[in-house]
Amino acid sequence: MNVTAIRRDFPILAQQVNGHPLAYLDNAASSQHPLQVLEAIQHYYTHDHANIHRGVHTLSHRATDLYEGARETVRAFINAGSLREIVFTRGTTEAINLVAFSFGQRLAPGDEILITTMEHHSNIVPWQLLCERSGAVLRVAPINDAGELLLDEFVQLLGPRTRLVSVAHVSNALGTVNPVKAIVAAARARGIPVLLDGAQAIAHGAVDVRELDCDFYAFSGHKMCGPTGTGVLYGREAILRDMPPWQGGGDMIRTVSFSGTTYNDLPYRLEAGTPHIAGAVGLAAAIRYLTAIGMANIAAWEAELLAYATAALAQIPEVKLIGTARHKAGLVSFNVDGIHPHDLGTVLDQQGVAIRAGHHCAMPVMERFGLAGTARASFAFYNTTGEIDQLVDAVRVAQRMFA
Ligand code: C6P
Repeated sequence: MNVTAIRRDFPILAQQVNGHPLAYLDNAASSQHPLQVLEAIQHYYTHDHANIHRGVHTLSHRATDLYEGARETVRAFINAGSLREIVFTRGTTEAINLVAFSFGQRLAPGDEILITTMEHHSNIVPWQLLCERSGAVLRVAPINDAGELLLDEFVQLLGPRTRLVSVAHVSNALGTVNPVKAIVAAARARGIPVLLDGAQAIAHGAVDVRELDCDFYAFSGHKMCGPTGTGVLYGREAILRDMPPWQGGGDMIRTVSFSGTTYNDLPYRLEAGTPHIAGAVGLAAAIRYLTAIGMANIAAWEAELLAYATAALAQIPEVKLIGTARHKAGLVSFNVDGIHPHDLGTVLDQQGVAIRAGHHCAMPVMERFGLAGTARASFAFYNTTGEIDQLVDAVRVAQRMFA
């Protein structure tokens, strides 16, 4: 993989920040956009924009074709069996809320939803709200000190009242890659559907929803070089078919009358209102870009970056890694003795290094480790070992400042 050539597609990376070359290591929060994505969006707005599914005129047809073409690009990317299984959303958060509001309508008091300690707030709070609405109960499977799911305990929590399992494919706070195939197999053996939160997985290796055999898969465009405000809920057709609408408005209806309204087919029934058309166009361009590089090549390079960063940070005795799972994605969450993560993040920024510091919207994980927060460096395929050297040098600068 030619990272130097790839970086030419990302002008934003070639800038100085606070007098230093930018080392953008905050990709788990949001990744950057190649020119190909920016150009696709600009071309859409310059030539093709109109509202979709409604118009009789040429621009509306073009916009509809681009939007529905993007749906096909997403379908192929995750190997879903049908376009009816691809619901566009504003992001992972909205995709999970969609399931909570729609699928969740069938939950009764005493039913259970099973998640894990390492979930992002987006995969906790929608279930807490659903429990408040329905009287269902949220169960939480524990993790070990390395940040790995305790699979046996997870399986023991699958009970006769479990109605849904919802688990991160990859933890944003720890980098843990969960054993999602074993999780799905255990749940499906008991007839329990599984939602995988793919926000931190989708851009970092091939995702095949049929191979995973999951029932739902949620992800965000902005973590895979696409625009913010875009995302996808994959849902197995047999489940989506029975799910009631969750938002009402245009596009999701077939007929509206004061004597009764009928609803559209999948996936439109779950997509109310004018969507982010340009966003879908940009997301499709991002998928084409990632696919051209190759998801296997991306996974291999990011594994090298992870190994390099882990070894480099291990040279500093005061650095403590949080999240040392055997199977990890390309991010390092860490603390430095005597330096608050926010102070560390600020000093790193002064050295041109962009990381995230804090609880990473995963406060229960922080509580599990007894921490207020961590510093987190997260990698994308366009990152270099040189940027990791810059990170490590900046950590040493911070240590001297706080000594
Ligand atoms: N995590 C991070 O810095 P949205 O905001 O809808 O695009 O994604 C929410 C979300 C859901 N699940 C996981 C595992 C995530 O990591 C995220 C977003 C970012 O870690 C921003 S908080």
